[in-house]
Amino acid sequence: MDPNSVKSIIKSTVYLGTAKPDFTKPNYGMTKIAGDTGQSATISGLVKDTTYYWLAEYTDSDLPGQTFRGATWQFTTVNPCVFYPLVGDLNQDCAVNLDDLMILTAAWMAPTNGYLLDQFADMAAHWLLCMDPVTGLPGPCGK
Ligand SMILES: [Ca+2]
Repeated sequence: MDPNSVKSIIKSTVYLGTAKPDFTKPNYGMTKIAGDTGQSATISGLVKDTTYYWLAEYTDSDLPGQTFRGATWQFTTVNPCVFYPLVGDLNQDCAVNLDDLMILTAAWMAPTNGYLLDQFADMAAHWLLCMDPVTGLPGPCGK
């Protein structure tokens, strides 16, 4: 509803994409994720470590045939494995496995940035744990 006119109806459409909008393309080259008169949109399937661009366009029943476009906004999803890594997940891929053990053994007791027995014990205690990239919770790998 338009706060300036109780009779007019404002409708909005929200577009989302991983590239900046291309104003020469239909839907700006983006995906239409919400439309009509709702005041929120739920987005699923976002990919970690990815920048998304979004914009909204509006129509006003008092101004038929006209579309108004808002500014382009952006946000970047985080990689939970980097921000909240599992203990022992040395390559930050959300799993404590052989790849991490290879990294640890390659730098075993190195004078700088080397790994010692306590890091090996931490890794062993978290062996084959994986982080769910959506919930950020650890659990057995493969589930
Ligand atoms: Ca890992």
